[in-house]
Amino acid sequence: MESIRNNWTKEEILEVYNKPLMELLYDAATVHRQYHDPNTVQVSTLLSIKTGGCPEDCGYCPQAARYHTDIEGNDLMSVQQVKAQALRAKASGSSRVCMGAAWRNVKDGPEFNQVLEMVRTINKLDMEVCCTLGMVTENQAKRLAEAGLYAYNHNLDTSEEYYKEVISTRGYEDRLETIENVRKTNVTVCSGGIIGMGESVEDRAGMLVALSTLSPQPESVPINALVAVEGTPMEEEKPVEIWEMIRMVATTRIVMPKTQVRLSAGRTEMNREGQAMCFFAGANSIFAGDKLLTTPNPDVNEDMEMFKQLGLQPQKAFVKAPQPETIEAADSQFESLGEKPKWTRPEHTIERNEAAKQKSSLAAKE
Ligand code: SAM
Ligand code: DTB
Ligand code: SF4
Repeated sequence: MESIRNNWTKEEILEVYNKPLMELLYDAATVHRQYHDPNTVQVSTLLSIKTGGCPEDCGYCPQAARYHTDIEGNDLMSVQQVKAQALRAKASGSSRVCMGAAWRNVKDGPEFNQVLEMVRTINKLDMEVCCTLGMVTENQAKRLAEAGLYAYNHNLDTSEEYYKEVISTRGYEDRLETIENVRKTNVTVCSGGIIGMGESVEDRAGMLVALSTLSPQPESVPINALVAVEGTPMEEEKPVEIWEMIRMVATTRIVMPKTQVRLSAGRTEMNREGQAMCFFAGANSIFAGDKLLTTPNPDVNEDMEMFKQLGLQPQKAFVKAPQPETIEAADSQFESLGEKPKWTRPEHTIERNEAAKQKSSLAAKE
């Protein structure tokens, strides 16, 4: 088995991405089989525990308050509600629950304590627990780890260069710092990105350089196809072609052989044949459940039918890393520091984001 390379260059990655498709598929499927069972696919259920009203200006995101999209916002869910949803997810074949909050960053206090309780509760159901809560400090990452968190999702989303065209309220280095904070614990890292935001193939390769040169590489990498939501700056972006998704998945598999590559947002636009090619090319995880965070996802029964047709088995929990221990709040070693994570704030504006914001505020006045 070849060792994992942490020195991929953009040129090398572009060469892989642009190979004749049959070569690319063959190479990716070969790497995939060296490290994974090709008939096993991990299934995660997303749960939006706090929806909408986010202060950030991510150009793709329907939850950014400034764009006034047509989503229903919600305050933080209760631990009981989350437990009920997790049990449903488990019964339908999911081994992981990924809880998303439309926060810029975690703030110490009662809401974070409630999230920690959610983590403890789901871990005790013997499911992998993932959170995606925005930026976290080292202390917050350690408290999540103590509660039994299995993975933390924090996407780089695109290349460092194109990031400046997508989000003005934080920088690429802020994202990397949160990932570093998570790495100081035994929580696994989930970090990936989105294609179809108007980025170039070079940007896609740039993102894969940033992810594959992390050492260790992320344990899971979600590849999202943009869901272009009305009201966001990216509402008019054209859907990505299935071939682009297949190439992106295959290239991700080749440069990050051990990673779980997740077919994420955008599956409602893909037919079974397209998804099957993605699994062949090395995707070995999906988000299941009829909703992602705010947008639709394929029906669970349809997914299970697809699994049956393709001979795929859902992956059991904790086969890639052991189940973390849960430490109760009363036995915690860490205090709540009342910290606010620092972030860099490039003093720049993004025309496309400003235009969408103005359009929304005009629509709100009408
Ligand atoms: N607020 C936290 C953050 O930004 O890290 C967590 C939630 S945020 C919605 C998680 C990820 O969802 C983003 O990093 C992005 O990759 C993905 N996402 C958001 N809106 C999307 C869209 N319209 N299409 C595809 N992916 C999207
Ligand atoms: C990820 O990479 N994709 C998920 C999860 N991590 C949090 C979110 C996709 C969101 C798609 C748009 C929405 O439903 O709001
Ligand atoms: Fe907020 Fe996350 Fe959406 Fe950005 S991606 S607007 S940080 S919820």
